[in-house]
Amino acid sequence: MSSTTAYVGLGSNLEHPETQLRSALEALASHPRIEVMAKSSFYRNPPMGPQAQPDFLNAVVQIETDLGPEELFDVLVGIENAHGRMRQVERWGPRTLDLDLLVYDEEIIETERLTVPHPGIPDRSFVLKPLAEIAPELVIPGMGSVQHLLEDCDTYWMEAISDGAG
Ligand code: A4P
Ligand code: MG
Repeated sequence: MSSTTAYVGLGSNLEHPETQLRSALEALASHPRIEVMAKSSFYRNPPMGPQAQPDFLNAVVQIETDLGPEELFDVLVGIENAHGRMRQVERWGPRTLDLDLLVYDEEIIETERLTVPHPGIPDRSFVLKPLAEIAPELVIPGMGSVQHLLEDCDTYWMEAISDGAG
């Protein structure tokens, strides 16, 4: 298959976040058209946005897939829904599982439902830190290198809690 490298961000702060992330990783790995190439550690960190919610656990995976970006996004939404994700009114509220399509090859995508690279990457150490762990050399289209972006980002509170690879 002609495959593309993509990066997916995982986040959870409800219903045993570690279990949610592990189960999401299994769902990705067991998809017939997705191969998980690298997994970051899991990072515990305080919520961005409303503070009256539990800490998050975040991670990033590198995958290879022959799915197009829209098809891949459908798979991610399907996995979120299978993990009891309820969409709420409150922006940036708590969630059992959030899967963001961070990067899809070198593509720049602007559609109604999909913006890739994910526009939040430069401001989010909970994305950049795990990304730097598995893809330090990655250059994000239109944004620059992960290393460089990380230098401009606060990461003092990032705590890796497990190797994620288990
Ligand atoms: N969307 C567009 N592009 C993308 C993309 N590349 N990947 C659209 C994923 N989704 C994309 O997403 C909202 C809309 O974004 C969707 O309609 C989708 O088509 P959502 O998952 O339904 O809602 P959301 O996640 O609540 O909204 P939003 O604004 O995407 O939030 P984020 O950016 O996902 O942030 N704090 C910590 N520490 N760790 C976190 O992981 N996450 C959030 C949510 C807030 N605070 C956090 C964390
Ligand atoms: Mg989201």
